[in-house]
Parts: sequence; C-alpha cells; structure tokens
Amino acid sequence: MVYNRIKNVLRAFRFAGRYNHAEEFSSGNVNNTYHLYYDLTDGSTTEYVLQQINTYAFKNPEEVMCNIVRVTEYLRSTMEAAGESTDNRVLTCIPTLKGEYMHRDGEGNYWRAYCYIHDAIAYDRVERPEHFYEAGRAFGEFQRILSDFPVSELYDTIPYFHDTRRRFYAFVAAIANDKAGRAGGLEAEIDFFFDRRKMMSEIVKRIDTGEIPLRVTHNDTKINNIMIDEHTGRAVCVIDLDTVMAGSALYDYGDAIRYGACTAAEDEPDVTKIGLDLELFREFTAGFLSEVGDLLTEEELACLPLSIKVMTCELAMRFLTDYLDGDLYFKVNSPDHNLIRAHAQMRLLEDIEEKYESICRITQGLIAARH
Ligand code: GN1
Ligand code: MG
Repeated sequence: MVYNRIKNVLRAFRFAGRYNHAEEFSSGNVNNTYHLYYDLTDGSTTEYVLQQINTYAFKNPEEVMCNIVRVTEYLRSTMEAAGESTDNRVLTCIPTLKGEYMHRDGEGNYWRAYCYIHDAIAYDRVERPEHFYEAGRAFGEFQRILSDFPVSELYDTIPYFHDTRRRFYAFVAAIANDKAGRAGGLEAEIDFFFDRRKMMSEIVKRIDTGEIPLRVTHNDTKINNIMIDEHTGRAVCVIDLDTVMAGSALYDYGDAIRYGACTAAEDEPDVTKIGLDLELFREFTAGFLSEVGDLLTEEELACLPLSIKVMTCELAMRFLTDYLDGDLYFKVNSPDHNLIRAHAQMRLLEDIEEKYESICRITQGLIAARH
C-alpha cells in the first residue's frame, strides 16, 4: 500500500491540514513520486508532491536540492520583478520540521516535497500540437530567464550527464563487462552505435572548443516535465528540476524533440509505429525560438537539427547500456524493457536521419522568420 511506504516520512514535512490519501505517479523513470491530498479545516483540499530521490542516479541529493532552491528562488524573483504572478508557475519546496528542504529517513533514503501545481496536466504524450508549441516556449523561457544566473555556481548533480563521449566509453565498458550476460546476440545494435560514434560527439566537441557556450539548462526536457493549464492550454510550470545545471541549450532542444515529436511512446515495442512527426517538431521549434531565438548564437542555431540526432542516439545508447548492466539505472517493468526502449530510439534515429533534409529546411525557415 502506498501509505505504508510513506507514512513515516509525512510527519517530517510542514504540510498543512490533515492527511487524506496518496497516489503514486507512474510516469518517472528514475525517482519515486507520490501525490498527497490533505484536508484543510475550512473543508477544502490542498495537494502536495512527495518524492524519494533515486540515489543511484543522484549521488549527492543535498546538492540537487541546493540547485533547485537557488534556481526556483531566481525564477520567482525575476518573475516578480517583471510584475508577473508566480502562483503555480514556479515549484515551491516544502520545508521539513527542521527547516530544511530534504528529509533523510531512518533507512538513509532522501525525500523532498513540493506544492502541487493545480489545474494543470503533465502529458506523457503530446495530445494537441499547440501544447508542444507551449512546451517549446516554456523550456525556452526557462533558459532565457536563467541566462543571467551565474552558471558556475550550480552543482553538477550528475557529472557529465550529456557527455556523449563518456557515455560511449560507458557503453563500451558495459559490453566488455557484460554484467548481466546479455551482450551475446546484440552485434547489430552494438555496430549501430559504433557507426554513429563521431556524429554523437559533435556537440561535446564544440563545447570543449568554446564554439558552443555552457548555459543553465534543464537537461531532462520530456513533455511530461511541463505542466499545461487544463483550461487555457498554456504551459504554466517547468518541473523535474533535478538535472538543472550547466549544459547546452541544444541538449534541452534535442531531447524535447526526441521524446515529444515521436509518433509513438518511448518504449513502443512495435518499431513500425515509430517515426518523427515533422508537424510536432515544427511546433516545438517555433515555440522554443520565440523565447531564445535572439539569445542563441549562430553556432547554436546551426546545430539545432544535429542535436535531435545526438540526443536520440544518446538515449538509445543509455537504454542499451543499462540493459547490458542488468537494469541498474532506469525503472523497468519487464526484463526486456530497456532493450525495447533502445530499439525504439534506434528506429526513431533512423527516421530522423531519413528526414534530416526536411528537418534542416524547416529549422532554417523558422530561424529566418523569427524577426
Ligand atoms: C529519466 O525521471 P525522468 O523519467 O523524467 C532520465 C532522463 C531520460 C528519461 C527517459 C535523471 O527522466 O535523462 O531522458 O528518463 N533522468 C535522469 O525517459 O537520468
Ligand atoms: Mg520527469
């Protein structure tokens, strides 16, 4: 039962009212997340989100919370200074009774809580194209507001998170170690990544040479990390800030297209259903450029199409690496889940490669039209 898993933790936080019930969110692949309902004395309900931080992924949860507190305070004060309401638009952390933003339970697990973003939905799949435009606008706005934040002051919560060169070495090590005894029979998959080794290193290479700047980026820009207002269809709040740290604008752009513009789910087993929806890709790109079109450098703008390939290749390889390691990182619902995810992302990448000329042409048109 959900309650048994969280009952000792609830007491640690300054929640208002009386606990009513809790539900588990199923969509995250890394942390465990619960939706809490509390009754207030006036008869109304208030809701919270409680999360157990996955310490296999995040080795230093204190640093994660430090980044989140700083970034949310910065977003809030910038919006207030611009005369905008911040209600429901920025994550609000709930302190513990000790006045901290993290609780460590008796078993050494780390927990944190937020106010629930009300009247809004985190879609796992794009249901209406205009929502994806909104997602692009919101992730772009997030980067634009944080463009004045001192990026070097953020902790690297997962060092080298999108460093595709290191990810490639980790993949090669996983094949060599073959911890789960699964490498046999994966020759075609392994060749797939060796064939794309140069392509996937093109962004980190440009970061190393200084051609592409480091910015404060979100680094996990799935559509379900944006809350969409259920009445207006506007994006209200960017969530899942665990990986906010120094990164490239291209990571956020490419990963959002990879996930949201795909014609099927990230773990669709029937690869014939998988492809890149050019209409959705255009929507997100237009929304993103409406906020950062003037902020991004010429080099960043030129690399937008490349980033879609790089991020799709990275995720395909991460899923296959985790499959080879025996499913240590991502949550799985079957022994083949990570392999299914890897195959889906590989098929998506092939389709992106086939449509690459159209992707470049549409992007150039949107860049030219941004003024
Ligand atoms: C994880 O936690 P979630 O589901 O938002 C992962 C992302 C992957 C994504 C793939 C910290 O995101 O990098 O793109 O799964 N987050 C982390 O679904 O590794
Ligand atoms: Mg998430």
